[in-house]
This record gives sequence, C-alpha cells and structure tokens, in this order.
Amino acid sequence: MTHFRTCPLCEATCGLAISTRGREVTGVRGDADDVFSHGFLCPKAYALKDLDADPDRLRTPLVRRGGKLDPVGWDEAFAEVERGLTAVTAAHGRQAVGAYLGNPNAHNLSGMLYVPVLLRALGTRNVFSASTVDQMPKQVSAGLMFGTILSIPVPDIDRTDYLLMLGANPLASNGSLLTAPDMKGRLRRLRERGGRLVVVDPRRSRTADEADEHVFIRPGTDAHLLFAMVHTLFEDGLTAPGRLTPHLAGVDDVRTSARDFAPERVADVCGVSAATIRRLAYELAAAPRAAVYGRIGTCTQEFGTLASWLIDVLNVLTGNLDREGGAMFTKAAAGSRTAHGPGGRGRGVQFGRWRSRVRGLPEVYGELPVVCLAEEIETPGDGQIRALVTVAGNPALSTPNGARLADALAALEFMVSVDIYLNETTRHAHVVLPAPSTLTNGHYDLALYNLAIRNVAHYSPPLFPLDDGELEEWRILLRLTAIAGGQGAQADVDALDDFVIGQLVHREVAASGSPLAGRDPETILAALASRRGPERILDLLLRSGPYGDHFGANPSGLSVALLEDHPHGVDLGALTPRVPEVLRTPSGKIELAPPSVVADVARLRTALVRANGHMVLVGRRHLRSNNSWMHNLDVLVKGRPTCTLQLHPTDALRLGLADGETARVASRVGTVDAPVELTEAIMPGVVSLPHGWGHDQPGAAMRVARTHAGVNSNLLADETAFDPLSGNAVLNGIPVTITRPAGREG
Ligand SMILES: Nc1nc2c(c(=O)[nH]1)N[C@H]1C(S)=C(S)[C@@H](COP(=O)(O)OP(=O)(O)OC[C@H]3O[C@@H](n4cnc5c(=O)[nH]c(N)nc54)[C@H](O)[C@@H]3O)O[C@H]1N2
Ligand SMILES: Nc1nc2c(c(=O)[nH]1)N[C@H]1C(S)=C(S)[C@@H](COP(=O)(O)OP(=O)(O)OC[C@H]3O[C@@H](n4cnc5c(=O)[nH]c(N)nc54)[C@H](O)[C@@H]3O)O[C@H]1N2
Ligand code: SF4
Ligand SMILES: [Mo]
Repeated sequence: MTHFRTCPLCEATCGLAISTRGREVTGVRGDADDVFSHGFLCPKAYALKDLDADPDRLRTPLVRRGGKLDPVGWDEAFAEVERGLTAVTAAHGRQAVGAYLGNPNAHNLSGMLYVPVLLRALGTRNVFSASTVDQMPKQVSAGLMFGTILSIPVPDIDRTDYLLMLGANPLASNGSLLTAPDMKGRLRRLRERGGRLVVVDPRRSRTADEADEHVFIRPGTDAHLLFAMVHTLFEDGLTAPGRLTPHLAGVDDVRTSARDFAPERVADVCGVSAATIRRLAYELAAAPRAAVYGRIGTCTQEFGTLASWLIDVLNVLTGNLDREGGAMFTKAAAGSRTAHGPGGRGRGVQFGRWRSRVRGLPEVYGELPVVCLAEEIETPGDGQIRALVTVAGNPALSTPNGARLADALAALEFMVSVDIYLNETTRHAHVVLPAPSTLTNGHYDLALYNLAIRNVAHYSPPLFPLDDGELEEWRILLRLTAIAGGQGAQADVDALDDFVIGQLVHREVAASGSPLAGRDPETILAALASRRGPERILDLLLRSGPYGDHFGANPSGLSVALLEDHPHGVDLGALTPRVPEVLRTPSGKIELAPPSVVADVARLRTALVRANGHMVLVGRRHLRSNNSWMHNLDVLVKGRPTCTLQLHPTDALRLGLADGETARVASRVGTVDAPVELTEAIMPGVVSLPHGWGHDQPGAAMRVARTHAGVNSNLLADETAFDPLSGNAVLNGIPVTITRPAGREG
C-alpha cells in the first residue's frame, strides 16, 4: 500500500509517499503530486522507517523503583503520576510544578492542541519551552510591530529579486520560520531568473556556498550591521515605504535611533567593511522586489530581538513588507490569529505579566526563559519548582549549562516525561509515558502553515493503528490534565475531550468577527460529532477559518473531510498583501519603533566600543541530524562523525592544533573535548560545534546514539547570557578559550 503523508520531522512539511506491508514501512519516497513539495524530500525522511522500527523507541510506560526505571502498565504509571504530582502540589502549591515543552510539539497535533489544555490544568507560571533557545526574539519583535505571537513575515522567495539572508542555513535546516520545501531548488530558481542571494554568516555554510555573495560577520553583531543599513537608507534618502506609509508609526524614532550607527562606526565591530554595508543597503533599496530574512544565528544571540526587529524595519523602509516578492504574511487555513476576529487592529501583545522568582526575568507569551529553569529548581523558597512535567523535550542537551540543569533535574522530588526515548533528560524522570510512533498520528501542520510561503493545507490520517498497549499522545496529555485538574488518574478522557471541544465551540460562536459568531453551539457540536481528539478540534479550526466551510455557509470550503479527499494537499494560492487587515496592534499601525525595543538600543550602543579579542563559539546544523533526538538511527549517524570543532587554519596554527586532534574548549561554565576539523569556511576567531550531542550519559537507553556520542555543546552555553527583551538564550557568540588538553604532546 502507498500512503501519502506530510513529513513531521522539520518545518519544510514535505509530502511523502510511504509504502507499507502490514505493520512495516517498506519504502519512503517524495510525493511527486504533493501540491507544495512536488516530490522533494531529504535523507531524514527515509529514517522515518527506522524511527518507527527503532527497538529503543519506548513502547511501555516506565516507573522508577529503587533507582531504576521498570516497565509497567498505563494505569499503574498514571497512578504513580497522581501520587507524585499531588504530593508536591498538596505540600507546596501549584507553582511548585514546572513544565518544559520541546520542539516536536510544534510538529504534532496532539502537542499543539492538548499541551495548552494540560498547562491550564497545571495552573503554574513556571512554564518553559524550546522557544527561548530558538525563535522567541522574532516572536517578540514581530508581536510588538504587528500584533500577535505569530505575526511573522516570511520572505516570498519564489517571487523575490533579492534575498538578504542572515544566520540561516536552509540547505542544512530546510528552512525555519519559513515553510518552503526544497529550499535548494527555490534558491537556485531565484538566481536563474536573475535574482541575487546574499548570505551573512560567520561560516561559509552550504547555503553561503550557493549564494551570489557571502559576507563573514562577527557573531552577535547582526543588529549593528542592520542598523548601519537603516542609517544609510535614511542618510542617503533611500527610504521608500510606499503604500505602507499611512500604516506606519514611529519612523522618526527609528531615524533618531539609527544616527549613532553609521557604517564606519560598526565596521570593526562586525568585521564587515563600511563599503560593503553601504552597498548592501543600496542593493536592497534598488531591487524591484527584495526581502531580508534572518533565523537562528540572528535570534540566539545577545541582541536577538534588536536584530529580529531591524530585519523587518529594513523590509518596511524599502517598501518590501507585504509586497509580492518581499516579506509577506501567510493567511493560514487553521488557527491563524492574524486571520481571526475583526481585522486591522487588536489587543497587541503584552509581556512581563509575571516574573521568574529567582532572577526576576519577565514572562513572554505565557512562559519564562529556559535559562532560568535550573535556578528555579535549585533555589529554596516559596514557589520553588519541585516537580517537572516534560513533553517532547530534551533540555539536558538543548539548553544552556546542561551540566547544571542535569544536576537540578536529578534533585527534583518528582518528574514525569512524555517522550519516545529514554534519553539524557527522561533518564531523570520518575515516570516516562511513551508517545506512540509518529506514523500512528493524524498530522496537520497547525503551527508551520502560519509561516508558509504559499497558503496550503494538508491533512494526513494515521498511517498505522496503535499497537496493543499504546496510547494516543492526546489521551496521555488528557490523563495528565485530569490528574492536574484534580479529577484523578481514572477520569473519563472522552468526557474531558467533549468538555474541551465544547469550550472551544462556545468561545468561537461568542467571538466577534468569527464566521460562526452568533451560531448555535449545539448545531456546531453535532456537526463535529463524528470525530474526537485532535481531528475534531482541527475540523473546528479549519471550518471556522478563512477558507472554511463555515458549517454550511460556504459549502465548498475546507474541513477535515475535504482534506481527506485531497491526499496530496490543497494549494490555497500564493501569498497576497494583507496590510492593514493583518494587523492586531492596538493602534492599528505597524509599530516601527516599539518603546521597549528602542530602549534596548542603548545596550547596542555600548557594544560599539567593546573589545572583541576572544575566540567565540557558534553552532551549526547538519542535514542528517535533527536537534538531539534522531541520533539513534543508524542510517543518519553512520559515516564520518559530524560533531567536530570547526577551526580556521590560522587559529589552528597559533594554537598548535592539527586536523583530527582533540581540542579542549572552555567557557565560563564548562569544558568539552572535541575533534578538530580544520576549514577555511569558518571566520578566523570563530569556532563551530553542533548542538544535540553528548549521548554518553548513564541511564539513557539509546544504543546507536551511545556509539556516536559526540559532546554536548550546551555544556559551554552560559545560562547567565540572554537577550533581555525575549529572555532567549545566547547560543551563538559564546566566549571560549581553545587549548590542547593537558598531558598531550605539543
Ligand atoms: N547550542 C545550541 N543549542 C540549541 C540550538 C542551537 O542552535 N545551538 N537550537 C535550539 C533549538 S532551535 C531548538 S528547537 C531546541 C530543541 O530543544 P528540545 O525540543 O528540548 O530538544 P529536541 O532535541 O528537539 O528533543 C525533542 C524530544 O522530543 C522527543 N520526541 C520526538 N518525537 C516525539 C513525539 O512524537 N512525542 C513526544 N512526546 N516526544 C517526542 C525526543 O525523544 C526528544 O526527547 O534546541 C535548542 N538548542
Ligand atoms: N537537518 C536539520 N534540520 C533542522 C534542524 C536540525 O537540527 N537539523 N533543526 C530544526 C530547528 S529546531 C530549527 S530552529 C531550524 C534552524 O534553522 P537555521 O536557522 O537555518 O539553522 P542553522 O542551520 O543552524 O543555521 C544557522 C546559521 O547561523 C550562523 N550563525 C551563527 N551565529 C551567527 C551570528 O551571530 N550571525 C549570523 N549572521 N549568523 C550566525 C551559523 O553559522 C549557521 O550557519 O532548523 C530546523 N531544521
Ligand atoms: S526536508 Fe524536512 S520535511 Fe522534508 S523530508 Fe526532510 S525532514 Fe522531512
Ligand atoms: Mo528550533
């Protein structure tokens, strides 16, 4: 049999053709008829077969007994969770339970739709996620400028003439905050039609190799470079916001802030000549249609929010925001906040509604920065985290100062993890609840379709039924919800699910601007009644969305049923201009100069005169890897090890290190030894180590990963270094010293 299915592994959402025999995957190909990916896929897709069959993937709940994790039945596991969690909340209250949510939740309907339900039941402010080691700076800047948590413009790469890309390597990552399968083909076509691609990166990445121009930049200085471009636009009369002009607030404040950042002032800081910076500004202004795009390298750094903001300031000032071939807003079919309610203005976003207990860092979008997690567990007092729930996360490898966090996890009174592996994080849990194979899930990219370069919708039904003893992930999450909500481990999950959908429907019919406003909730619920779980909620979101069937009012519109009839997906067209309707700021304007962001410019000014003597560490991604969790699949990890320390030959000469030798890398918080890979692709003064490795921890049960352990680069990342506006960790530009390990001949 052949099943057509969206790949759940990264943000590209490729359509796959998966052949099966019985309960076995026999082959994985790209689906040539997929409306978005047209047959493209990457090597990770083949590994879905191995992931599904991986003997180390957990199939049974585990409960800690006498220091070791034993397989048990579900009822026993949930009873143990109830004992563990209620002991902590009874003695110390709800704030004593923390939660950490990992990246795969964003690729999983159960995670997207039921984690919020669980969090409401937990009622804790101590919520952490992978977002603050990732894209939070962009969510903060875009939220302040345009009004919602996902008001993030995406570069319209299929129609642009000029793409300035900073801190992203889509040829390895396949794109991020930019859902566009086959980035390599799309970038090639951009150049074939006479367009220009410029990549700014401290490393000549695979993407930089394919570009018309690669500009080396000193890590963490993108905001300086971007500000100098803004400065040039103002000084030389190149600003041309065009049709955006009546929708803008704060242009003069940006002009004033940019004054101190002339290209000559920032050139040394960035390691980019003033002439190059000026030329980039002129090229951007002159291109008929252009887009500036930044990703991980511009977010996970000291000035993450400022850099993220300036990227869109440049898009606005050159008239490229919201224009075809520029940086545009997607209109997603389901769950889009920018397509919900009356358009044109809204409540905007608000941060700092509460603060972390120990360091006082502000909440953003309902969560606290994960750089605070360890101290919140370690530090005694009212509100100390004593129990932790993790869902699809591996913070022991993915977040700063992994050694400190591992010690903190080990000291928890209770920890429960929903995961597919017993790994560096879940080994600390008292109860591990196994999520089933991804191929048993219904799949729809609720999050990523908000960031796609076309409006698309694609639903994949479960490919395999659950095996005996497996539980759908949404049911696991609802049983945890019932425990957290005081209904107990034995509560009726289906009744709880009915309650959840009932609430959503009632909210929707009461929402002004909703196509369901004023409708009878019982009729809507009856129309949804044939489904349950994530599919039922998805059906509501699709049918009440901008392309939905509106439960009869628009009969040819979208629903899960319609998508089931379109196994290759539905293309809803190219992006179209949406300003002002897309805006949800209180003013109804694009806030070009949000006060909190402008206030942070002082910090950037201080950094203009800072000495830049030390070596700094940056990360990198490899096509065959996926953060920390796909290293147990032999097809992906076999061959030359990729967890190497990239070092420039001139630095190697000075340090006396040769290719293949072991280097010792030390930061304020830790030390790792890693094999040196000499390459001129890295900027002198910079070293690069990928993250997600370090699979040599006792108690983890990932046999393949253990034989390709690598080292954990986050033993070097410093939990005291963060971007103040977003709380995002600094994972790039970490000061390090490199030496030959003692005892070796030098
Ligand atoms: N130094 C450095 N650190 C980084 C980064 C960097 O560039 N440099 N990148 C950061 C980024 S962008 C991210 S997103 C984070 C990721 O941070 P995390 O999300 O914490 O880490 P992952 O490695 O993605 O771990 C995912 C976990 O989910 C589990 N899992 C996989 N599939 C499922 C499923 O279907 N259900 C459940 N319940 N569990 C599942 C895996 O076994 C694994 O334990 O790492 C960050 N850390
Ligand atoms: N194969 C694979 N694909 C993935 C992942 C994976 O682990 N492996 N992870 C997924 C996830 S969770 C995410 S968030 C995305 C991330 O997707 P991308 O943002 O494309 O991530 P990277 O490939 O790490 O590229 C980041 C680039 O930033 C550069 N850089 C580092 N510091 C700086 C700096 O200060 N300034 C500038 N201008 N550049 C800098 C690095 O050298 C690197 O080339 O990838 C996703 N896709
Ligand atoms: S690029 Fe991403 S979505 Fe496409 S096949 Fe590879 S892992 Fe899957
Ligand atoms: Mo990420």
